[in-house]
Amino acid sequence: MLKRVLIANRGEIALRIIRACRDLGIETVCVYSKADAAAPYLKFADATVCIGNPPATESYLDISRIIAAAEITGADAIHPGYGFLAENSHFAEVCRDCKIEFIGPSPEAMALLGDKVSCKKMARKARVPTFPGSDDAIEDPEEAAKVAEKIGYPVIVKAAAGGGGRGMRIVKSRDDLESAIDSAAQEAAAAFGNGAVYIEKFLEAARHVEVQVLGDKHGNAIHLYERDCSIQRRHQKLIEEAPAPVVDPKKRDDVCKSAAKLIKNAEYAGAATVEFLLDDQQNFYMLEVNTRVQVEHPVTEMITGVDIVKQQLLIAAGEELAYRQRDIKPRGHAFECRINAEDPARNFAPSPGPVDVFEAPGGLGVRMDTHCVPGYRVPSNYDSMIGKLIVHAETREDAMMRMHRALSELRIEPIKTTASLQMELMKNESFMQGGVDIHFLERLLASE
Ligand code: MV4
Repeated sequence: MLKRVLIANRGEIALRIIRACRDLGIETVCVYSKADAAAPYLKFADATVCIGNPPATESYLDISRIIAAAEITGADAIHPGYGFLAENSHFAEVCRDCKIEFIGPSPEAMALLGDKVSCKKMARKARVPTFPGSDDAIEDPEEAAKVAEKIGYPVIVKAAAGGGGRGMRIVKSRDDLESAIDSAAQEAAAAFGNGAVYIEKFLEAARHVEVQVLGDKHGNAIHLYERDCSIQRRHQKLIEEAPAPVVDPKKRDDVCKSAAKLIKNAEYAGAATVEFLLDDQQNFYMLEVNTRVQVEHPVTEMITGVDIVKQQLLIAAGEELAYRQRDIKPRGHAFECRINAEDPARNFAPSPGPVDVFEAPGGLGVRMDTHCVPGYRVPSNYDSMIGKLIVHAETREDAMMRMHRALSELRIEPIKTTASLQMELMKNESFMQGGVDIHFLERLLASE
């Protein structure tokens, strides 16, 4: 078993990982930057190490400082959380070279699934549905034009590396294809140090549905069903739910099983998420695989009862998965609202600063994952998420009522948060009906 885990992250996920470690009797080391020196979760760690200045490049992204902190404190493993170094295969490799267990996949599995071209190849072998398009990175624009002709415009040019919408171009006709390939490749090379791009059929209206999977070091892989994350703005999710509303049960079962097969074939050990777009005919198409624990993992925990972070720790320790697929029986419906320190009335401008008043909601089926306490100061150096409000109930309708009630109990003052918008959404007719697409929120905000 692991004895001492270093947490290479901050905020609510650092606290989430500390809690899972303590539930397992594992000691924790928490690193922090100077901006987080007063963070309230540090008191729950067995050891803490200041690793540098507020900018992430000088602290949470600095591999040598994190490895030094692990060596000084005798940590035998590192949990990267999400963001920062979580999907950096070089970091996973450095950990291995230093004989520190990286809590996540091997550098090889991470690189294989992190590159969207090689991931898509593996996906097709596992019968995971993918978009029609180029089978390899584009070498020659003439070849690309032939593929585009065959699949039909519009097409989308995407970067093989990275994610989150950077290095993407929608192309409506042959005339615009070559310049789109060039600019996407340039953007990708600058952003990710890898200019490889590929093309696929562009789908306009769709829902974002993703499958949570777990694989162990013994070749076992299971899925924990799906989440719907269609409520987003500029690639930032604001509300997630599980299960996805209105999905054909047979299609759902097929796609979840194929996702588990994909990570089994990749010899993937750890938690991963296979992302899909779902069209209005109930067809799934894979987008990419995230090789980390995700922000929205709690909605899956609520409907399955599986502690995903605990599973990550047990998998890293070399244990066999404690669950077979047939043990996973989803129950009820869960929502998560990401509470961001942003002002929805001012185009989501960051709203950092002191939190004088902080009152978290409670009651049956209500969970709040946050590092925030009264008197906490939200630093301006990092992303603006200060917590996640999660609810569970028997039906989707009950869960929406419960989320509305929980949001009404939440008090965070004087900083502005996204909670007011989320409360409004819990009473929105279209959202209540279920099945709104990925452009719904941006359309709604534009119409107000
Ligand atoms: C797409 C797409 C439509 N067709 N691929 C955006 C980020 C990256 N993960 C993939 N993305 C998309 N890929 C095809 N073939 C539309 C998007 C997309 C999107 C996807 C999920 C959630 C929100 C989105 C917002 C805009 C575009």
